[in-house]
Amino acid sequence: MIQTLPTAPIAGMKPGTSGLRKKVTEFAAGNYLPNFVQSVFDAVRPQGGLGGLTLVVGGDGRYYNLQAIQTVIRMAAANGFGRVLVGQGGILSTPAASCVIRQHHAFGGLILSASHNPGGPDGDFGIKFNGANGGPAAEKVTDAIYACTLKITAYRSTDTPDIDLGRIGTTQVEGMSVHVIDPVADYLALMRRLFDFDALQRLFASGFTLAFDAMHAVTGPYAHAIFERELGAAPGTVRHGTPLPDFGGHHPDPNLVHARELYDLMMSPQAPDLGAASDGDGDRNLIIGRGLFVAPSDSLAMLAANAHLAPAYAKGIVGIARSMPTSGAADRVAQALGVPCYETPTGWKFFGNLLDAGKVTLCGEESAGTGSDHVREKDGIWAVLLWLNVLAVRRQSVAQVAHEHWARYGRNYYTRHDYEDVDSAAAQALMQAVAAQLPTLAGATLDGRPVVIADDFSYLDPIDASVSKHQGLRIVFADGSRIVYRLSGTGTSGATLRVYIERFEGDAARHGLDTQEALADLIALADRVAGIRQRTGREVPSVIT
Ligand code: VG1
Ligand code: CO
Repeated sequence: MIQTLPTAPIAGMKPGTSGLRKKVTEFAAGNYLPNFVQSVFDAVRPQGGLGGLTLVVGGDGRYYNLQAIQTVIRMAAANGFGRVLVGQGGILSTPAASCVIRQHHAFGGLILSASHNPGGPDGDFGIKFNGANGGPAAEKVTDAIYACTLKITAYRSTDTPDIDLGRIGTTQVEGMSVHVIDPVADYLALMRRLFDFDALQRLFASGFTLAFDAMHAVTGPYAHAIFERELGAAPGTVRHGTPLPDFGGHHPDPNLVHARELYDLMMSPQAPDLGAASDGDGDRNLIIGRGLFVAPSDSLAMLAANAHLAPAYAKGIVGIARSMPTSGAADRVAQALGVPCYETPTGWKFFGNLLDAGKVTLCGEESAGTGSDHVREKDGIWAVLLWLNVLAVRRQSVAQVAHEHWARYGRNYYTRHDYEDVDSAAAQALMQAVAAQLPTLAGATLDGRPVVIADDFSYLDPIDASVSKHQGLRIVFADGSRIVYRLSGTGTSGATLRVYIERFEGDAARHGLDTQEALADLIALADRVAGIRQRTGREVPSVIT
């Protein structure tokens, strides 16, 4: 029976960089989840209503995923949807969900994930709405969802029992059909169309070795199916390949702290040819060659320079987009290719309009997100496949590809320093203190370096003319070096300060430096300008990438 149940607004449901993220304890309490889901449905309901439309649902397998999916299914039925497609076991990686939405012409999807944030009963949960293009809702939509959370008085649900998510098949819930689908099938079919699977099979058959760390998160089933079963990589190629509700107690964040085991392997004499990892929801990628970590900003640039080697991009790319804090390495490739490079705020939702308008083919972020126009999300497994395809054609190591790239385009030394769980008030004060200095910095010199831009980054979307302000404080020097300060929009406890530092090096004799050493002067300057150590009380960052 369909029920209309009374509720009242709950504070704090403003979606951040990538949907709504909170502690599980907050999500699971009272009407928190129903309030948000009903607010999404109310905000996106078209003129003709939701009747008969298709909704895609799935998540990264974290704690509370299964309960949340049952709630979403009941509410979707009560709100009139005609069909729900849900991944078996509640599993759908973020890029696979994007693929399924597009493939099945769905109205949209709800993706249940807090990505790289820790899971488990004391960990984090998250939910985001993706529209018919398969991409994260644009800011005007998330603003509308938030407005609905502030005035909600009732939500609609049913009293129907949980459905069996473990078995592929179809069930009726009130007038709606629920299809439990294979979470990998549509995605695998898409990857087969994009890449030369025969060449990749030959690559593995010739003895090429890969270590892929799924971090007990959502990419396990995809990686097993694609790398081991389809492409013939040796059993054991995929590590930590079973999704666990608490990710085995780790953060499924493929950075040099949380993917340390993989990093150490890649720096050891036993290193395979390629090391890669993905995050909680499968949209990020970490790429490490034997003895060489590839900075995500460099990976974007190197993939852009070599994409034409894969069948899907054989005709070349039409443009590149990168988030503002991402290094300028991709800009140099775009320039050489004679295509535009767009600079957007942090978060994949800002790439959607450019991709839909056919302005760009590849997009990327410094946070290990890379993707293309094949879906509307960043895509970890796709990035690994593109690297494999490039290596298969070039018959070179990752290090050779990287060094040849730097020799041709120069090297953008780049690092991100994260200060996690900092006192929120101290973080705000730090940002205000930097912002207050910006007007006097533009045109001045710092440490003898002329400053050419000192501002709070603001983005004018070239497609829909919407404006997004306060996207990060940046100080850009005449030689292209930069310091950028931003507060994270995905953290759930305290504040996370991100400091992004970059310097261009054109001299090939200086391309083999240690990144932190190459940037030491700017790192010290970043601390002096913002008083990081003094204001946060931290001597060193929590994570250095
Ligand atoms: C972080 C990254 C950003 C990414 C976002 C979502 O955001 O910096 O580049 O788009 O996570 O990625 P923030 O606001 O914490 O800096 V994911 O893999 O969590 O969907
Ligand atoms: Co993610």
